[in-house]
Amino acid sequence: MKIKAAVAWEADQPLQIEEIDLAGPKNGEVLIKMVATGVCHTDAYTLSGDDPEGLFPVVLGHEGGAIVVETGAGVTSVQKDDHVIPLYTPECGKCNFCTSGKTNLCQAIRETQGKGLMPDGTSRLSKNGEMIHHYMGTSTFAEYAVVPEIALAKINKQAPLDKVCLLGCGITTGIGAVTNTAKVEPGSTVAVFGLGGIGLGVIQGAVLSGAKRIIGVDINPDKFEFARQMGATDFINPKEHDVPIQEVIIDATDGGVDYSFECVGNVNLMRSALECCHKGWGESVIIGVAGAGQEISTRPFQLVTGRVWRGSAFGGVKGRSQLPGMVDQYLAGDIKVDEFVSHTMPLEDINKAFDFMHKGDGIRSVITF
Ligand code: NAD
Ligand code: AHE
Ligand code: ZN
Ligand code: ZN
Repeated sequence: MKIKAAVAWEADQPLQIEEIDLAGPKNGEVLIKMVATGVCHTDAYTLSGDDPEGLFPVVLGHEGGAIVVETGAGVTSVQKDDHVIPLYTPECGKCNFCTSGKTNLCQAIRETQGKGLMPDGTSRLSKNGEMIHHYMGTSTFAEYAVVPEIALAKINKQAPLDKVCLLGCGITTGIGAVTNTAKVEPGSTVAVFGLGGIGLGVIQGAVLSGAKRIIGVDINPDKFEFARQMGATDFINPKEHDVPIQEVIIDATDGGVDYSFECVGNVNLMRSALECCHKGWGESVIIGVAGAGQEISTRPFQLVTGRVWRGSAFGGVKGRSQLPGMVDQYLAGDIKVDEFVSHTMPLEDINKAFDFMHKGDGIRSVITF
């Protein structure tokens, strides 16, 4: 079928709105109609050319809300008209990662997904016979997508897809990093580096976990009011200090925080986030994605003396089994999502969403189809 999509033909160039070809779903695959998609910083990261796995041409996007149109052979868990959130971290339930009980990182289709292909090693996307890559197994910057069945979370139909699409990455990642990865306890002190969609999700997770003090760190002071509304208690702009920001936080917290979260993708900030943790027990979680070739460093003594460095992908959330419950929590008023939507626009304006992100204007843009 012919579909409208935003195509990234090459790195660091605006997306082009094109009519492209989408082949139908094969065995174990599902055709979905996109209702809305968020724009996450990871889309900008891959578009920039900094992603070692970045491939072009590609249809980016991984924060979608969609409706099932057609199921391929062998598909049993979803049917036409189901409302779904595509998962860049699928859940096959069978691989040794899924059955380990230790991780959400299902590896059933990771290899082909990382090559921009469907599990059978081919793409369903093309234009005039030229192959276009899938992205993160989702490619939500298009009117329709074909995705593997194991990469779909079936959700409550009452949830507005132009809001809960944001649970397809940012908010879920932030909340899950706090509740699943760090397992923050009530009464904890938490520092959050970067107050975009992910950092605000972390703040929300910290509030849900009963943290007593939540310190938001950002170089854009416009983000502080959003953070305050989400539940942050203290605010630090590194630009206003001429000593390393970890020293400022250690001084302000009687020796450091119990937990910190890096939500920017800056390796220097990752070091600050680790080193602002309390000696003996402080834990720092890396969520931000750093560019090709970049590495983290600290004195090993920081770890010898009890600080812990971890990472978190999609908040440790198993999408098919846990995401539907998070959508229900949203419907019950226990998870905030609507507040994250700063701009809504049609696909034709998607480059404006990237401009807003780079300017730091608002939190999330949502594209509606
Ligand atoms: P965003 O652009 O919405 O927010 C980033 C924030 O960081 C902005 O508010 C910006 O002002 C702030 N910032 C930039 N440089 C800073 C600095 N030096 N010090 C303090 N603050 C600074 O981005 P986002 O969508 O929230 O994504 C954040 C990061 O998380 C990105 O690296 C993204 O790729 C990554 N991410 C990771 C996962 C995962 O599963 N691990 C999931 C989603 C996003
Ligand atoms: N391709 C990059 C890594 C990108 C990355 O870390 N992705 C996160 C999700 S970011 C969503 O906004 C993730 O879940 N990673 C786990 C995985 O299996 O990719 C690189 O550096 O190669
Ligand atoms: Zn994302
Ligand atoms: Zn699996």
